[in-house]
Amino acid sequence: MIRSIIFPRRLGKSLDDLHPALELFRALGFAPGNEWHEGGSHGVEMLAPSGGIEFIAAPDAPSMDAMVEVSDADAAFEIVKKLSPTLSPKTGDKGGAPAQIATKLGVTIRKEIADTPYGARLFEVEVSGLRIGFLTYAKKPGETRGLEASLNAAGKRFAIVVSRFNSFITERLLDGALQALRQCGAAPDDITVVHVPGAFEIPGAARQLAETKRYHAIVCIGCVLRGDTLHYEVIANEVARGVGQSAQETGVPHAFGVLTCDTLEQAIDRAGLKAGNKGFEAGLTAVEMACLRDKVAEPAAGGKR
Ligand code: INI
Repeated sequence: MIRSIIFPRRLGKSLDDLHPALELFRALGFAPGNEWHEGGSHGVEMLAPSGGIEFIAAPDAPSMDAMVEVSDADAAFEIVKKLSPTLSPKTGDKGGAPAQIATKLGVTIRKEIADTPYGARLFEVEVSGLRIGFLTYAKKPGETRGLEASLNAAGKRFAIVVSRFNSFITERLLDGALQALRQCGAAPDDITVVHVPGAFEIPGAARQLAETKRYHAIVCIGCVLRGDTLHYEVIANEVARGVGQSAQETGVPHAFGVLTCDTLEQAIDRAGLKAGNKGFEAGLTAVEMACLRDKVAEPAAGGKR
């Protein structure tokens, strides 16, 4: 029975050589998979929800090493552009299209986002010698995909409530959330960070912020560890209930970036190591839910999509 397929690609000799590609793939929502480090060699999987291999018979070799289908290629292109503030135009490629270099990360945008002859939206990047296309197929006539929000945080205001308890973890989650908001285009002045003592205090502060109606979404960040507290369940349940209630009763989206883990190791994994950064995910969720709220409120939202 086939489980999955992985294409191994050597991008260099040291762990640092993997950094640009890992950053790019993480920013676009790939999930980190298995990781190994042995005798000076390293491997880190980046996983998509599904994948496959395509065999091609054609006069020319395909121009890309991998093709990634995303839900919104335009939004993904915005994220790639924001990965580096030093993006600058460089000399064109053979086809005459101007290439751009994101020097900070070493990502080259080989083709800007555009329509393809086969009805998709596509852009191409190159990172560490790997050429990758990102595309979204256009909707077929009559196809209903439902409402889907973009990840554009420009002009939107966010509050982050972060608890100090287990600050070793929550500071990393906070960094992840800030990174996500900024990569989606939120201005630093539009992000308010509020510190509270422990996870138990998160819902109260989140509610007060939501009630001001100054924020398009609230990101809640904390870490409750079973090992630290005999009343783990009580705190974990109360913070989840309180944040949910605040979201429902104020109508302001709240993203839940509160870790509830058995051990510190599990929390470390979820704060930037093996299992990604849950703060980053909460930041993206806040942006998506803020955009979705606007979209649902548009007059056309009641009609068929
Ligand atoms: N607060 C946390 O954020 N995480 C914990 O693991 C934790 N433990 O272990 O007790 C914790 N306790 C403090 C709590 O959130 C309140 O700040 C405190 O009870 C005062 O109201």
